[in-house]
Amino acid sequence: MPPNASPDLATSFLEQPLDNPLMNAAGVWCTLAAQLDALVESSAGALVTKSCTLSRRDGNAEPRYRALPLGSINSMGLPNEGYAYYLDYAACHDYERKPLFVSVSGLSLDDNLTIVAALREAVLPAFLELNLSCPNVEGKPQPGYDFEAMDQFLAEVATAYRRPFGVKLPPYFDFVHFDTAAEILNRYDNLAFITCINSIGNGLVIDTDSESTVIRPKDGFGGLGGDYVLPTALANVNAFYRRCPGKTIIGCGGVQTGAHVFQHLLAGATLVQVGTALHEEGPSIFDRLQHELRELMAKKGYSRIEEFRGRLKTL
Ligand code: RRO
Repeated sequence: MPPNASPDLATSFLEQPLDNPLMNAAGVWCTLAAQLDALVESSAGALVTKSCTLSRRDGNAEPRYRALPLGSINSMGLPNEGYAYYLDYAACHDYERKPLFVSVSGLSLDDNLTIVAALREAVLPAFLELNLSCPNVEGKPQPGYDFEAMDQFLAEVATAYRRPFGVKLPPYFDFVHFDTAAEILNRYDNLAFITCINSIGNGLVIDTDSESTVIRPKDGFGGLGGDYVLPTALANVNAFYRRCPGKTIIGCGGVQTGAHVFQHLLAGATLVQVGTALHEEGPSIFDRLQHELRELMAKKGYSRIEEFRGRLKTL
């Protein structure tokens, strides 16, 4: 790279060009059109909508999100405006400006099929991210932790949707589970991308002074994000990058600095999502992260992301 030239963060995702690999994590700054508009106006390279259900939902009782010194805990319970609202938003989006993902988290397979059919019939260039990993709806276990259910979901959605789509996975913690999940995902050719990870489900944060939980729903149990989850996120990104060579990986989890973005890219991510840190800092975080990533790349002598993506060294 010539001295003083700034590293180029431009990349592409399923053949669509992006200014940079950063975007929000589904659920953060993306429930209402005004929030999505703020992401469009920000320097994020892409954006994703809040996971949607058939009908509008208020979600769980407050307090349902708490920021903590090392991250966050949430039990939002899928508050969203209903899928039609996000399809309307997607229909008006300027795709030349940046790609838009629509996150779908129907409460049943039938609900997912209804939403997916509507998205297909809308014939938009939006990317479908099917959320198989919401940890916070009581009585609704995550399909991502039930491999038979996951395979059935994918078989039906892949056939119904026909176009390329992706899944948002929960974190896995055992090589047997990485292997089994990857084997299932690799059965579906139009499953084009994998987003790793959703929050680490059902953590419990306790406040010593008040001797109490810190969020109200589910007796205080909720999904963890932020510093708590970075190594787990990197492990899942790299595990699926190794096992699913035909698929594109989106990294999500624990990103607060340019170095964290760099680590996700090194582990094999093509795009990198920001959740807890975006919630705390707002959409200007994308400027800071890009600045920090560029500085780090320049220091290392990298001029483009392709020079190091997936090139994690092992000992
Ligand atoms: O809305 C939520 O409670 C929520 C969802 Br759908 C999800 O996928 N992940 C998460 O941490 N919270």
